[in-house]
Amino acid sequence: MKKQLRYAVQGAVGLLALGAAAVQAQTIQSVEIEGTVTDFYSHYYYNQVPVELENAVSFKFVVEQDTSVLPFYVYSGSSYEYQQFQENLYNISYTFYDAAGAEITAPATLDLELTAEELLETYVYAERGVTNDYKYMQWWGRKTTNETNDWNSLSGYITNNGMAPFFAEFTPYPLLLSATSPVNQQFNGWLESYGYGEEDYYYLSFYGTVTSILATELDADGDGFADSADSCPASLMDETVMFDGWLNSGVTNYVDASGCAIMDHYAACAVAEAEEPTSPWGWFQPVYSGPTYCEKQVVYQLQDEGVIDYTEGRMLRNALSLSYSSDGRRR
Ligand SMILES: [Ca+2]
Ligand SMILES: [Ca+2]
Repeated sequence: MKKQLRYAVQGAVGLLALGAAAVQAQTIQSVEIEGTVTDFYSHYYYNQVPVELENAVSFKFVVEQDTSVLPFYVYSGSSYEYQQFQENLYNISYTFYDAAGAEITAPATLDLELTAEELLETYVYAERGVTNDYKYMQWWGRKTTNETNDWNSLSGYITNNGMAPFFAEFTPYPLLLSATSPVNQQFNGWLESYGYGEEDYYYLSFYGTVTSILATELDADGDGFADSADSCPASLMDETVMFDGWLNSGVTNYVDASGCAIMDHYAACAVAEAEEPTSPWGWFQPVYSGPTYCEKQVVYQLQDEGVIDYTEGRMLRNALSLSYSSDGRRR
């Protein structure tokens, strides 16, 4: 419940920013690279590739990155351009599949997913040739689990030495082209997991051939509008418009062309009201217990925009009034 309230306020703040220049703090993109596994190696002479992964024939590497960050280091020379970013990865994971396409369960001590909460340090490296076609991009992240010198890192490295298009954009942030059948792209994955006192240490790498690259921007509230194109990136996504958390208007909680749901519009009114200066009369101010001007305007605005029809407008007005009435619980 508390979480939902926080989202409501975020959504409403996004809505209030409408009309002003859209400034997006973060643009989170998910990059999903799939391919076939050619060779697995263990870099510890005393430890082998875990038997489960010996059966891996394909892989999926997924990384979530903030593409709105500024580079940490840039080099632009006569033969190549290089960019380095840090602290902009939120999730790195590997999934491996056997010949039948079934997901392989890795040994418990081999960490194949590092989440936003766990990642302690991340880097992204990208380079493209100016006078040749050599290009690469690498994602790297590590976590520590406790104070006992644990080390868990995951890295993915994709290269293209051929002529196939690779980057959709290189600056300000390198964006890979999505492709279902990339040509001549190699992948090199690194998986490192060890913990003090653990018997199984892993320092593995594998080579693979890329079969698909899918880059999609995250849509946190799942309304079909990518975060950067969503004026309310944390919409209240109830199926029907609810007032005061309990009164169901029966009207579908439509999302408008800016990515804001009807409930976001009402939530924005609540935020606007809360931000109004306190009355000079203090507690003597008469308490008006009806819909606010802002709330009343929501229906007209939505009807003007064609989001709702007249009947739905009436249903919203009735439900809103009822939520304020003596039958309602709003106080
Ligand atoms: Ca969205
Ligand atoms: Ca939204």
